[in-house]
Amino acid sequence: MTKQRTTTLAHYLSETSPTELNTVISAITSASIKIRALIHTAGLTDIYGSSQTTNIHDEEAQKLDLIANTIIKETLLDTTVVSAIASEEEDTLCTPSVPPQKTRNYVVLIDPLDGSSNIDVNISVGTIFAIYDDIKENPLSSCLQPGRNQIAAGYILYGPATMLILTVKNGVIGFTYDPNHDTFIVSHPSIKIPDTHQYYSINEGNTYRLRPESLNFLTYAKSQHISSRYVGSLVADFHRNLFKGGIYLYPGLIEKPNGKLRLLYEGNPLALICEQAGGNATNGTDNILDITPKTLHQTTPLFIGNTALVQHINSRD
Ligand code: FBP
Repeated sequence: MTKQRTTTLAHYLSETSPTELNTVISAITSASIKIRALIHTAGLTDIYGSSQTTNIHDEEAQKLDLIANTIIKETLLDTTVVSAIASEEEDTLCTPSVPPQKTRNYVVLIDPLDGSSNIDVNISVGTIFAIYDDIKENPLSSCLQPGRNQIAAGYILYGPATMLILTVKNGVIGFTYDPNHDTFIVSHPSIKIPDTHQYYSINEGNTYRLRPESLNFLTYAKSQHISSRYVGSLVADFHRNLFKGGIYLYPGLIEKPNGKLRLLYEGNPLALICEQAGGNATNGTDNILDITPKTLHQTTPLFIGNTALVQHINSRD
């Protein structure tokens, strides 16, 4: 009879995090449990499909993108320890009507539902988050800190199982949602990216728009018989490569040198998890975590995974 794991997220956070941070992470995960329930029955409740609106990236927002955004935003603003939220689905910062009074407050940067193009076709999607200290200047400057200043980062993957992958900057830990107890339970106590280069994940449909260094890397990966896997949900592709070893690439394109992915709520949180798990992430030259952001929704080329593979990209520039 296999031994049932029992350490809950609440227990883990009470052991590792200040109360206020515990409150913020618990708010994000309780919101994710509501989002999970909606995703699981989306086909029965007419919440698939486009919202007929576009976000600041000029991308069509899916209904579930906006629903997830609202659930997370409201849950976080209710905590009274969050002074600002930056979201992929919000043009500007969301701030509470009453500024938080606690000694320690946070700002949260979030991609409410990553992998939008996969929502309607029942493929894994996820929620990605980054948490910083509120540095008390103004909420925007608290959000525009380099990724290395993150206090915590994580994602929830809505896949066959719903998993939370989290770092509070002492390694990476994985939790699995247990619907019988309606809570996240530790399932992967210490996640390290294996030193096996099994997969590369890139949209090869962009091949004719790639710059030479990315094309060279593809040639190298194929010469090493590294397998290609691309789901089209960053969070799912990153998750596979984190557990199996590999690299996810969304390079700058000839006509879009800064790529597609957002530095603040896609690049930085995954880069921190990857580094804490023994991997690495760059924009092709600089470590993602050392970039000082200029704007909330700036994009960046992203190469993330095994250090050796990522450094292979850097060395080709
Ligand atoms: P959003 O879904 O949050 O906008 O994220 C961007 C994303 O969908 C990633 O999840 C994915 O890896 C990538 O874009 C897919 O882009 P493309 O369709 O150009 O390959």
